Amino acid sequence: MKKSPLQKARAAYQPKLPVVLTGPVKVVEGEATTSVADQEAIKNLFPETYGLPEIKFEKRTTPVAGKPVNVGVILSGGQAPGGHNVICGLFDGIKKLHRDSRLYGFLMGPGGFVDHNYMELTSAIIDEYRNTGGFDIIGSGRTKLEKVEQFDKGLEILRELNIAALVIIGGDDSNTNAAVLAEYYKSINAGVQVIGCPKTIDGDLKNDVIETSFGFDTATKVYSEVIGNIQRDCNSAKKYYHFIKLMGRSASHIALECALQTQPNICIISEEVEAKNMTLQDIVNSIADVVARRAADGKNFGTVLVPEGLIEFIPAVKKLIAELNDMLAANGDEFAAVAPAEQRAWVIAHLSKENAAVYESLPAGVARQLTLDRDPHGNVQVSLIETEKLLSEMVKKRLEEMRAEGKYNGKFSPLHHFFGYEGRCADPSNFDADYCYALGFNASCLINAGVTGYMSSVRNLNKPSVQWQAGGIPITMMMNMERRNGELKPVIQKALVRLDGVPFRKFEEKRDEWALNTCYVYPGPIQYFGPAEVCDQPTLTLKYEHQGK
Ligand code: FBP
Repeated sequence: MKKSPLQKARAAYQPKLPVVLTGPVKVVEGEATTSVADQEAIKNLFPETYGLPEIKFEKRTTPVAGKPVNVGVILSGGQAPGGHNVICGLFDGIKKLHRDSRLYGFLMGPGGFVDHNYMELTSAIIDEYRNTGGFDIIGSGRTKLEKVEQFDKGLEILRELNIAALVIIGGDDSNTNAAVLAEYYKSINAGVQVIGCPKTIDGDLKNDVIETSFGFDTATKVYSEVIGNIQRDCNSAKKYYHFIKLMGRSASHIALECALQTQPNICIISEEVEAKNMTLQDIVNSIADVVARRAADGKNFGTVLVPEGLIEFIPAVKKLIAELNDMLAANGDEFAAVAPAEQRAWVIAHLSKENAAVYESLPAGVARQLTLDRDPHGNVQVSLIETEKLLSEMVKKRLEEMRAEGKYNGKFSPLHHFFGYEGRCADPSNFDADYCYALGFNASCLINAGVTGYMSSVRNLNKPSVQWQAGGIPITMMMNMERRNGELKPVIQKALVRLDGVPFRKFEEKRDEWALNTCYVYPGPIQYFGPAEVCDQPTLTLKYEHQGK
């Protein structure tokens, strides 16, 4: 494979491992844990793995003789920069335990595990992927691991390859599956450990004990670079409004981080929309108001950041989606048989009066998307909804009304962008390269410690990587019960943007100034080489969250 000069130089980067992981470790157990909510229900569903203690690794002075161990690894869900380094860290970790240890990668996500598609990851293969973006080393997929038949089928290949531990690198849904699998294997004494690693660019797999998911740092840096470039273009020509939708299925962490980095004129935060019980029209009015005020000041240009998940957070739409989920889960076959031209009427007839009215009020394209196939985890595929276009069209209409009322006298030329996929496979920033390598290496320590149902946890991330702490968190500790596909299910609680958190408060303090003035910041591309203040800075979200602790 032909490599670019940067790829070649980057291959030589040596991730900076936390000091504690550079030699043998001893396991220090904390208190027994409980789940974040619904304790009784989670305890009943996870009798084997509920209540386990947190684990912290400390340096051990005497070396221990390690045994060879065969490990399987799965990349699950959306790509996130640094996934390859998790695998490299895991590989180096198990090889350090014993040079005869082996690593097997299951191909194209959990589906490869169930269907027995795998490859052995040798040092020659691993070396090709160090510090690279993407998940192409073994591929990824969204097959949901939830049925006992899948677990049993997977166990066959684990037994055949003598695999004692499986590492699942995934987001909240995939780590939920890891917990369910760990519980099942423990309940049947399968002798297989299951360890999770926190991945997702969305940044919503975090809590008091997992400070961030990997990939968020790099992806937001990539988006911030291009937003900055657009802002400079915008401020040069002074004639366009750029509506920029940013990935992040549900929470608005990506939009908020990019806003903190680039200081756009407007950034919508879905969690605020929900908390203030705003309608779609309220959001449109607030954008139109800024556009009109800027126009009064002679500025007919600007930038508007829109989080991908916005539509689901508008309270009325959220209620509608909840009813649609249950209704489509119960009548899916009937709905599938309805001719496309009749579907809108069919849906309206099957909804409650209140939700039918909301459904009818939505533009036809958006309404239709809400009824299309969910992903395997039951989520509406929000990345397919063109919210940025929907908003700009509605803003245009509102501005014409304001013009008629004598409240607006300007020009409004919108352009649209969606930044998502272009950030998911970038070469990991130094932060993500180090963090991911540490997460993978740490997973090998958890395997050596003999635990199951744990997530690899590396903390103290606002400090230089050598000072990071390492350990493991029982996955059940992060769980609560939520409705999915019409049923109550145990899932890892998603971390949404906290309106009382420091990152949002910093944004809130400044946003009026950014709206009316032009305060753009141009972060530029990720720098992989150079001084630490340019190359090794974590996200502002992480920095501010630490300030709030
Ligand atoms: P994960 O939660 O699996 O990490 O995926 C995140 C994400 O990138 C979302 O931001 C986005 O909505 C979704 O994946 C897109 O899914 P797909 O890759 O299947 O198009």
